[in-house]
Amino acid sequence: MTSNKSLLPWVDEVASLCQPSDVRWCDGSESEYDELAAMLVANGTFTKLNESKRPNSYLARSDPADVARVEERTFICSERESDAGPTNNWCDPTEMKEKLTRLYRGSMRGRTLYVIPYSMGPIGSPIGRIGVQVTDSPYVVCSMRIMTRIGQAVLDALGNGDFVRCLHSVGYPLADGRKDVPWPCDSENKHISHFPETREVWSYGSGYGGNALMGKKCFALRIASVLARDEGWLAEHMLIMKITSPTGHIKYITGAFPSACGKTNLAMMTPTIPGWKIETVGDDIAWLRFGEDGRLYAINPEAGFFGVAPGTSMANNPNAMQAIRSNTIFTNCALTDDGDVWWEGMTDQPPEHLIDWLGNDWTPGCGRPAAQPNSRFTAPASQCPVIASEWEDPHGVPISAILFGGRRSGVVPLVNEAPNWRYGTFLGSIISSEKTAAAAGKVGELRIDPMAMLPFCGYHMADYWAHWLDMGEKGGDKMPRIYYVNWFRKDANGRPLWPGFGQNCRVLKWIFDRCDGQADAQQTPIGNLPLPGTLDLDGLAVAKADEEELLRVDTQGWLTLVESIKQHYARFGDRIPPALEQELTGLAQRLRAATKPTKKLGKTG
Ligand code: OXD
Ligand code: MN
Repeated sequence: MTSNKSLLPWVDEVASLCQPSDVRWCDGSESEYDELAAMLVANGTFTKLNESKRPNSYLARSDPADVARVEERTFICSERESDAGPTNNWCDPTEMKEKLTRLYRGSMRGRTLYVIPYSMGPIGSPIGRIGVQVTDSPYVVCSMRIMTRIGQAVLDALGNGDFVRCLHSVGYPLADGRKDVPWPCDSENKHISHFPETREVWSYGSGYGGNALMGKKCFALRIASVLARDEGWLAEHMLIMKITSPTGHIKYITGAFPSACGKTNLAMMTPTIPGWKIETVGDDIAWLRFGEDGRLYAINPEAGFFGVAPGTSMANNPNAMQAIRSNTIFTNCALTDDGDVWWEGMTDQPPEHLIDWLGNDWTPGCGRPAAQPNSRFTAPASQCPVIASEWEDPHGVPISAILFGGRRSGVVPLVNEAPNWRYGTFLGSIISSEKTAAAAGKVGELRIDPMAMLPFCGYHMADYWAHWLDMGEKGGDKMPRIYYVNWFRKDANGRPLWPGFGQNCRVLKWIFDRCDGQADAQQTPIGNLPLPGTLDLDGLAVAKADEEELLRVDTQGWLTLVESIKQHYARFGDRIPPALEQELTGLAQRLRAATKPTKKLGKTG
């Protein structure tokens, strides 16, 4: 099984604290998955979907109090409070462990403790890492088998090496005759706690997504960002895509966008310009390291997609729809009368009758959403028809460009190129987005979400920016170019100016060509924008005035933004890297001088 000297004692220690009735080491096999899925069906957690419509797939309905990540219950328990920084909830690690130890005591009574050895990244990849999650949730085991690589092969690769310890309990012991429920949780006492110095995660009370599938946000972002800082690499909330031009040239780019801003759609898009091809390497997380040639190489540490279901359709993401045709776990979607799933936006016309995510009858026009807005699909990445052949290359793929983006109805133009890494890091530090349903909280509010890492950076955000700047110093002119994009700009009447989805390839083509010195740009106070007429809009019905508006530098809007960035930076006090302060001052000066005409740049400028 395992010769690892610290793994067995740790599992024993957890078992004596949580007091499960049984301990089971997961081998990751199909038969194990089938057995657990059958158990979940018997328990009412899973509904098996119609085999002829959605083979080997299940629908789970969560407790209505457990439907999203809970940022206010997420903690970075670094030894020093100042290392967590102002954007994280901090708690003293000893205090947190004492508190959670009380909650964990006996929390698995009447349940099985599952041990899930898992690899983030292809097993044995020099960029990958190993974690072990112990959990009392078979739903989590099934999901982790899709989202990561689990089982004996991971233990073999681990040998006696280090691993990230992830302790998870839903906090619903079956003691003293208490009956089980389909979605056990302890919603009043949720805690998602990270201990960066000891590389541990302790999660209690929730069975949902990023709170419970600990390979994802907890390890691959919060703990990994700390490892990356210490070891000189980057762990980022980024998709990875492969772009092939009509002449067969290939580039890989990554993109950081806040949760539910369309990363999955972008990563799998069907380009509308003839001859261009887009393939997916990853849709949510990228680990980037310098290769021997000095360039940054990225792997997707995950093995599956945990995508937001509402809005996904054959019209806007056929590749995702194909990827979820079988072997998929759906959570909080609606159930059709013929045993399939449905969600808002899947078809133009909703079915005449559904069972909604709460298990109630639903008919169109009843005023309630049929699927929970953060309902999800969990599907193997290998099922995506446009998965890139190199998506499991242990050495990763070389990155030419990094996108930053968010959902902004105004101010931020369609695309803006940073002339250098330092300004690109600055742009990353100020990206903002209108809030979505991926996290609990008010939808629509604007929040600054630096590098789309606000909920995921495991240490002080200003130190994280310093680390980015440092990486730029090390990588020099081999670093990827950085772009700030916005697919969501609207006109004064609230009409979207850009169609998005497959049409975004027009922006990607400009970026691709810029990386090769083959597309014109104009220098503006905020960065390099496409020179009017250089975006390939052939065959696309975008009015000239709309194109101008999409690329307009809203000087007043940016000056207002500068003021809010000053406030945003003020939160970080003197830990803000001086280089970013200088970039902010430079931006403000250029904006104030913005009445001067713009300067045309050549193809390589
Ligand atoms: C996600 C998220 O689930 O960012 O990917 O919330
Ligand atoms: Mn995400």
